[in-house]
Amino acid sequence: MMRGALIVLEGCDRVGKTTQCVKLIEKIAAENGKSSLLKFPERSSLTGQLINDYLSNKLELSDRVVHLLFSANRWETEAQMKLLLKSGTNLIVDRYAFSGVAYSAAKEGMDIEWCRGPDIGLPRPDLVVFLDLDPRTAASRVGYGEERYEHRRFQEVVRENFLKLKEDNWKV
Ligand code: NYM
Repeated sequence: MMRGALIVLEGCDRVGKTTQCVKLIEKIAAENGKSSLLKFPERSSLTGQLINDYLSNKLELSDRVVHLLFSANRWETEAQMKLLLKSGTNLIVDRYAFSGVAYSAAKEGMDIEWCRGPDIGLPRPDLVVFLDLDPRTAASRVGYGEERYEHRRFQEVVRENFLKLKEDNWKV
């Protein structure tokens, strides 16, 4: 059986990743392909609940601790991802380790190389689609500003970090 493809959509907040992920799933289904949608952070797990409280400003955590939680949140899904890929299911992933690095490294004193460490060894994407949008346009979209990190200047640094992480398997 052919292994499924691991396709990741990345980008700053409110660029339209979730919308495009759903469209991709529908497109694959229309062509009789098998696919499954994953989203990080996965907010329902124990780490996900802590992350959710942190993002909604109900909980304060140190930058390093929350970085490691985001990474652990991905590792929790590793076995399931491998099984699905092996069974021929294409995985469409709404944010992955690149978000982990791009957001954490936008904070004072957080080094990109240190941020990369915890995610080393996770399944490597076949394709990363980076949705690039002017941070001013993203900031005008509905809901912007509700969660931690949704500030123009911060998002600009996050965008610059994403572009530093770009590899051969990326399409911008
Ligand atoms: N985020 C997301 C991180 O800071 N690190 C990560 O590893 C991941 C996956 O969480 N502002 C940030 C980016 C977003 C926020 O994402 C939640 P979403 O896609 O709005 O649920």
